[in-house]
Amino acid sequence: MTSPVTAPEQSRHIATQLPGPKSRELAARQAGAVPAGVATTMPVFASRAGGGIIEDVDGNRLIDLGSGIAVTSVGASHPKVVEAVQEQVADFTHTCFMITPYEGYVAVAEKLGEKAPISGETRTALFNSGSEAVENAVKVARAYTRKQAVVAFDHAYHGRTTLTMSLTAKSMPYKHNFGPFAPEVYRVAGSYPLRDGLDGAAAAKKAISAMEKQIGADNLAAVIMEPLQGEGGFIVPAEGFLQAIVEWCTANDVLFIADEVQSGFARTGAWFASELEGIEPDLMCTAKGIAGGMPLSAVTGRAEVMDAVHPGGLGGTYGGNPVATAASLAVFEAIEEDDLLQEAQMIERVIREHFEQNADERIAEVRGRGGMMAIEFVDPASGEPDAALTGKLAAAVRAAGVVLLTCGTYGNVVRFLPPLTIGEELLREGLAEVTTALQSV
Ligand code: PLZ
Repeated sequence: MTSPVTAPEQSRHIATQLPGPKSRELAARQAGAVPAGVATTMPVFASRAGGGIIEDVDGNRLIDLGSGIAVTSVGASHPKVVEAVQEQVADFTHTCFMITPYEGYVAVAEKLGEKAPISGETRTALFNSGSEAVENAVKVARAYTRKQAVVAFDHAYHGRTTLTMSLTAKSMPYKHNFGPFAPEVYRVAGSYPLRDGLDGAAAAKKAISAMEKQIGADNLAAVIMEPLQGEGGFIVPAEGFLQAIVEWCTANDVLFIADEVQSGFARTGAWFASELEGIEPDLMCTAKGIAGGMPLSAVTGRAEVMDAVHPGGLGGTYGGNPVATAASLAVFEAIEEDDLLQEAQMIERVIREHFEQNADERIAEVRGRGGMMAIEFVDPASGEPDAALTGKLAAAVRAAGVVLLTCGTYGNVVRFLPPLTIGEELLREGLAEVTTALQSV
């Protein structure tokens, strides 16, 4: 693995209380200038980051188990990305692909076409955020099928814009006070083996019956799902669930959209989680890990589907910005050169092994794939989700200098999303803090 030359030293170091004095000063300025609606998990202001470490303005070095929510999979300052961005920025920052195009956009589209789990010819359109990719995938699906309804699942997360927030399941904090929501969005139960106790076939049968009875395939443009549900709790659907859903979609002229915004780009130990589910989506949304921290997203789909939109129907000022596409091409190379699929698999092995050796009756399940793993906490007596424990645990781990994220519809899931370049030692050190904290809360 190439060493991230611009990264801070790869060791945890606690120089001050967390947050330190400089971070506290900046947090005070934040409170006077940034609305409370934009909240912060850990009020520690970053100064440098790379590999498995985030360094703050007070000189603390934190172990990063979050990657800025699965974005900096190659690290936050991978030398290839740094170089590509610097070169591109010196040439030109922007022309607008819709005005005078440039090669980087086309090259990223070609690369995605190669790697996407979609056979035959594909086309890719580029945007800025995951939400924007999801919005556009739905637009494409509607244009192709000439139908309007869209189905999303329980525990889904697809974004914060009006359409994508409508597709997102959880009210607080994403939807509360923000209605009315977009029309023609329907929700059905998916597959959450720990909680619904159903196998893949039974869960799919239930979902399909709901779609047939409540919407009707003739009205349904698309079914959208994260092949490994992220914000909703890192839920791996029961085996066969997704295959059955995709089969039903194909048989009924309904498009299947895989939202791989969080699960894509080597995160799960495969290029895309759809591969691990044995499914082939009609459309796939990607973002986050696609460009090493530069804002970029994509919709990749079967050529016939993507080309159903009239010329000029897709676009946006910044979509496929040249600096972001340069970063993305470097990410494609880095994933291969640094063997990040292998690294993701190593992360899964280490996490599973750690929680096998440090089992706890409050951990109901260790689940996930590759570098997208989670533990779900319950009250062992009742089996009910334990959000209070999860919150206390995360706070204790963060106080020890480890950036740790939670998730889940019930707020009772701790998720591990380290940069895939974190290395085994730092990862083990971070996990040890979780176990130490668990013993004290
Ligand atoms: N689809 C599957 O995970 C973003 C957002 C967290 P954007 N997830 C993290 C938050 O609180 O905002 C996400 C995702 C999936 C779509 C999105 C949306 O991507 O780049 O945040 O718009």
